[in-house]
Amino acid sequence: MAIPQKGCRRMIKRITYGAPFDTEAVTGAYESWQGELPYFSQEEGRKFSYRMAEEDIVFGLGENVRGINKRGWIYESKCSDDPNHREDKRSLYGAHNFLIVDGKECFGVFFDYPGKLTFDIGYTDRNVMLIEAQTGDIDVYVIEGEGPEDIAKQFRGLVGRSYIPPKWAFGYGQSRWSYMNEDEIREVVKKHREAGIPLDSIYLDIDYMVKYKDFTVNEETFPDLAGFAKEMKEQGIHLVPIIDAGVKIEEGYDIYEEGMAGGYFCKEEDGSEFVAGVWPGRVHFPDMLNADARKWFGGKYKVLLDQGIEGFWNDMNEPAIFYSEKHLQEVFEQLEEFRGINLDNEASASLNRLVGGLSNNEEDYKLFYHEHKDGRVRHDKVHNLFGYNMTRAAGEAFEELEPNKRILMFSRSSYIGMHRYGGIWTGDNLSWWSHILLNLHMMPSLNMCGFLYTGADLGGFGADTTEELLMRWLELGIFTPLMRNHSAWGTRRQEVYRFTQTGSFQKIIALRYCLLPYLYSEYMKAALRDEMMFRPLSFVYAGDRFARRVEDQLMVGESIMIAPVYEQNAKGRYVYLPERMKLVRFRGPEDRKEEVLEKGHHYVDIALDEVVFFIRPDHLVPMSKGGSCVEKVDFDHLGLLGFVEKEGSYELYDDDGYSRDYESPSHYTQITVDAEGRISSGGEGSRKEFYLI
Ligand code: MIG
Repeated sequence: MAIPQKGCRRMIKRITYGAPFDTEAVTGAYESWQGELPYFSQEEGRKFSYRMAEEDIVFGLGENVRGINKRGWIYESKCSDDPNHREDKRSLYGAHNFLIVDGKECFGVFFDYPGKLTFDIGYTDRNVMLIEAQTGDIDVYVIEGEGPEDIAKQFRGLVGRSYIPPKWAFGYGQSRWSYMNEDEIREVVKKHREAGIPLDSIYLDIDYMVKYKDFTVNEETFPDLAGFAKEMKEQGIHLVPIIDAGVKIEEGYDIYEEGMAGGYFCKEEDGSEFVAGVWPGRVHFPDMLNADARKWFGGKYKVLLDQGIEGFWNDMNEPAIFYSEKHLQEVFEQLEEFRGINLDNEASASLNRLVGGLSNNEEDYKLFYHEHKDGRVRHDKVHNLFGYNMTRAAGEAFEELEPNKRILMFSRSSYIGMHRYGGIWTGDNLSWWSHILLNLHMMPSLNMCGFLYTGADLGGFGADTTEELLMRWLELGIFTPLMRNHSAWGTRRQEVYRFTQTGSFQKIIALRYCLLPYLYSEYMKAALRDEMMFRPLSFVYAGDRFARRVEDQLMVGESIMIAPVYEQNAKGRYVYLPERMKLVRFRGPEDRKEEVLEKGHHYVDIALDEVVFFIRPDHLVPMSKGGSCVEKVDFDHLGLLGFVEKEGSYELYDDDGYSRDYESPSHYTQITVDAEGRISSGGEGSRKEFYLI
């Protein structure tokens, strides 16, 4: 355990090796430190090793597999389209190269490097952390501070303020690959409304387009998108279309033709446009690292904004490649060699390898180039920046096109820096119990790296879900800023009204809307102050040896601790309380039970349809009465749920939820509740009324 050292705030050193590529992850200029790299020994500015003490915990790496404590496995930063998030994977869709070591020594380290990085955190040698880059061109930032929380905050200050979505994006979203037409969506909305299940958004997956062409709308299935978006909005629903990274090659398709005319697509060494295969078949990739191409591509979102669309998700932007034209030709030729031969074990394995190696092949990432402001660069060297810059293209365009309005944007692939332009969802998980826990593990890791607007595909994307799995997952999902139920083509339908216990689902989702004043306030404070909304227990209860070991509970904002159930047939679970807390148990907004539990280990019964969370002493949770969509939620008359022993207090943030005016002091209200239950509130936002619940 690191002894918190006072008085060493803002201790960031940048150590530069070689000539690093400017990723623009860090905002503003930062002088390089001329001294030695602290903590690590290094070779060639490419390999960095740190000897870990037995008690060290390693936090970080954002979106990745395994626990909150990253020790014991080897990870890679290599944005990959991989729908099998098994424990033995090394990378997922994002590259988030920030770590905090907390133990004998305590420091944070950010490896600002756009290519592949390996983080061997006790894999080869249990006590050694070895970070290896491909080349010796890297910026390493070392951060010291008063403990992990302070270090994370300083890091966030370095990389800039996190993206802020519109308030409606904190509502419940229903998605499916794909809702095929207007009527199908009308039906989904109707079913939710009939069952009283709150809902704010419906997602349009790839089939709303014409032949998977970005910024087109299929007129047979969505004959009047503008009219339909308006109709939906009248029911409190926002339509959120997907945008893919690849642009279909097709004469007469305006985006393709403009991209060709402007020279905006990625090219091969000989100057011809690189051809990859993705959903539409043959595509070109817009050169997201080229400022002109970015401006052009970002401007295209206007096509949909003009039809009343207010939110988007950017997909396939690792970028995912089904095949490259070049490699495909080679494979076709090599296939000839298999014709007519006896496919024995070896031959059939190599046939499988040949065909299986077509998608997301590392060699293909070496075939194309970017025209970056600092010169031409081969894609594989800057691979992890592609999704980041696609989302930046959109984010920068929104600032120009909609300067006074927030637009929902989240991406699949990302790099630190992208958190300024959008959120992320955690990609193609599966309807597996272990992925509920994975969702929980990622939340604080992502927050550390700046990704606040984030969440998983609730219920699981791939594989068939079950009623129980979905319900348990939603009991975690009601706390995550992005709360979206999404599932893959061909899997069991998982809109909540399709199951038997629709009423229980309704109650769980309704509770989310009651918690919105708290969750929104916590989100906004975290974003505006460079703080984490989701923290591991050990960040808050430093020095508590049990808190340091907890991998399945989280602090959500300043008042709440959560301990979700993530096991099939569980009737409850063990929970560790690092201090005396109030347990609250909800079966819907109206049915609440409370009990005070002492510090220590407890077995807590949690029935399938119950939401349980814990309130810290002298903390408050402002709650609304709920609503069918965010717009219908009254944020001005709030119930205060609290655990008041001496005096409970809470700093509430609220704003209009649409404009980009975040700074006004009128957004804050200070609330206190004394031991007799007297409420007082002050601050410029004090027009709000409060009552005890
Ligand atoms: O190759 O658009 O992660 O959410 O439903 C699959 C179809 C492409 C991957 C995304 C997923 C989405 C799906 N997409």
